[in-house]
Order: sequence, then C-alpha cells, then structure tokens
Amino acid sequence: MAERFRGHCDGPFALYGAYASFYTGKTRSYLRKKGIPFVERLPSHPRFREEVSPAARSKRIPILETPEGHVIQDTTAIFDYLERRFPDPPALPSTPRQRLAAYLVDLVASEGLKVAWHYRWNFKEPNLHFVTREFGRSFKPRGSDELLDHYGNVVAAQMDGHRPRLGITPELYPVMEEIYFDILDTLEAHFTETPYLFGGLPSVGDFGLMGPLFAHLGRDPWPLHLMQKRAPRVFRWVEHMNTPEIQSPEFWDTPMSYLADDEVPDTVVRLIRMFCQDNTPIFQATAGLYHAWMEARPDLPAGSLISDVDEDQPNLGPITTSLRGHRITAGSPAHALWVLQRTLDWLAALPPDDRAAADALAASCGATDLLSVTLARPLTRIGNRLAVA
Ligand SMILES: N[C@@H](CCC(=O)N[C@@H](CS)C(=O)NCC(=O)O)C(=O)O
Repeated sequence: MAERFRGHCDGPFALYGAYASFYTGKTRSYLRKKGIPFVERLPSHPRFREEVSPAARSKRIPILETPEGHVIQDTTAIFDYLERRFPDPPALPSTPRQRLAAYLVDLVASEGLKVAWHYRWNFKEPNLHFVTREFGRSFKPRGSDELLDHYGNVVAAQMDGHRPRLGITPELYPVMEEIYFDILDTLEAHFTETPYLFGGLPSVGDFGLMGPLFAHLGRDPWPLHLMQKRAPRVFRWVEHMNTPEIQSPEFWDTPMSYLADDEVPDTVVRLIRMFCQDNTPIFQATAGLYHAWMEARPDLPAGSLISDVDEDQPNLGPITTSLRGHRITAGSPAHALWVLQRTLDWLAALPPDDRAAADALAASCGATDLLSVTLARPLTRIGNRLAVA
C-alpha cells in the first residue's frame, strides 16, 4: 500500500490530536519537517468520534488518517508508514552509529521520560489552570470558560489516575528535577554547535524528544519557565521543530544533512548514557515479567493478545527498580518492549562491519545492557493491540 503512493499523495493527511498531547507533538513536528501536507483536527471532531476512532479501535491520540481513508494509531507505526511513503528527507540516518543513536533517543524519550508527567501534574498551582483549559478545549474547542473547566477537570482526573503507574512519589521529586536539568544542560550544550541531534537534518531522535519537550515541558507554564531560564537554546530548538523549515536562522550555513563519517556528537552520547542508566532497569524488569507471563502460557498461538481485557498498551504488573539510588515502584510498559524490539531486530540484521560499529557506539553510550534484553517471543501489534507474534 505504501509503495504505490511513494513520494506523493492526492490530498492532505489528517492528524487527529491536540496541542497538549505528548505524542501529537512528536508527530506534528515530523509532518511539518517532512513537508507532508496535513490538516489537524481535535478528538472532539465529529469524524474522529464517528469514523476514525472506531476504525482504529483506539481512543488514543494521535491518529493519522491517510488521504485514502486508512487510519493509523501509534507514533512508531505512523512514522514507519510515512517513512516508506515519503523517504525524502529521511528521518532515519542510514549509517549504523547515527541510526542506533536516533533509535535509542526516540525509545527513551517516547517511552521513558516520566519527568514530562511530573512537571505537568505535580505543579498544580502554576500549571493546572492552563492545562485543564487546554484539555477542555480539545473537547469543546469554542466552549465557555465554565465548559472548558468542566471537561478539563474530567481529563485531569483521568491523567492524575496514571499516578500509581508512574510511581513518582514525593521522595522522587528531586530526582525528577535532576533528570530534567541534566537533559536541559546536555541539550543546551549540544544546540550551541549543532541544530539537530545529528547535524543539519532532524531525525526520529529529535522527533521523539518533541513528545516531552514540547507538549509538556516546553508549553506548560512551570517547566516552560524553567526551560527558558536554564536552556534558551533548547527552547529555540523546540520552537523551530514546529516550523516547516529545516534550516534555522542561527544555523544558516549548516548543510541540511546528517553529520559526515557517521559521527555521533559527544553530547548525544552523554544524553543516551543518562537515558540508559535511568531506564535500563525498567526494560529489564518488564522483560522479566513478560517472560514469566509467557512461561505461564507455554502453548499460546501466534496472534494471542497480551491483555485479557482488551487494553491496547497493557501493564504486566508492578515493578520495583532503582532510579538514581532511589527505589521506585511503577507499572511495566509492555508497549515499550515492542518499540525496543524493532531496534533489536534492526541490529540483528546488520552486516558484520556495521554491527561492530553499532556495538562500539552502544558500549560507549552504556547501552549494551539495554540492547541485551531479549524477548521470550517476539511482540507484534494486531488491530492496535499488543500480541505475541
Ligand atoms: N504508543 C502511543 C501512545 C499514544 C498515547 O498514549 N497518547 C496519549 C495522549 S499524548 C493518549 O491518548 N492517552 C489516552 C489515555 O491514556 O487514555 C503512540 O506512540 O502514539
């Protein structure tokens, strides 16, 4: 299907999402930088409720509707589909070190950055008024303040319900601050010299970072204030990631291509090392629960869903791990294993020289343990549900 339309299309795509949404931010930025024509619609749009969401069997956003009327939920699936259809400019570097680094940044930024939730929901005084009105506006775009507050509060209560799954207890608040500031400081240093993670062209690593760094951290009042104060270059990167131009005025003479010689800048290595230190235990523990789940069901036929209750992104149970020396008990995101799996599959298929280059980069980033996670059986997605392949 994708090949037939390679590089062109007859009408705009529709992106169903919201400005306050983590995963919509990543996708909007991708569509703009790729020059893919699209219109944006809210989940309150009648077509979303009546056609798009039922067809996708998902209430999550974003959902992309193609000009031919196909619907895709899940940013990884959306990007995979669009990269085949619109290969130019690429969002994936073709060389092994840069591609592995881009995958790793996207993996953790999309699946592991609890700081985004923390800075939205644990700073109620500066944030809540803005955030509830934003959520309210997704439901009643032209509603009165009263209506926005009413609907916004319903969603806010739902999002606050994710608290146990995230496991951010007050003892972990200083750790969240440390993580946010480490990310800001590392990227601030990076964007002094380089417009995007790997040179003059954004990659899935950049788009992955737009999830947390735009919708929550770069837009909600309190974390936005911190970003502008501490890391103005990061703020400018966020701003520029939402424009269709690839070249920014600050980097007018940087070629719009990935860095030569498969270079991965030290700052990106540093970012990935931090990401892996903080997140590898969660992936390992989640894989452990997945294996236990498999062992309890030795004869599962291919295509069996992971959730018995039709959850699209099921939790496999609580896990207790260590985060920067503190205990944290949180949910185990099976969906994140599926996202990790595609990097593992890509690595496994590399020719020996490329594999050696990727392994050496992984070692320098502290990613070897994360990339040694194995899955008892491969995961797949069927009808937007996680399943055993
Ligand atoms: N894996 C999905 C996650 C999408 C997702 O969780 N989106 C959030 C909004 S940013 C959502 O719709 N949440 C609804 C919910 O948690 O029920 C993706 O990459 O698109």
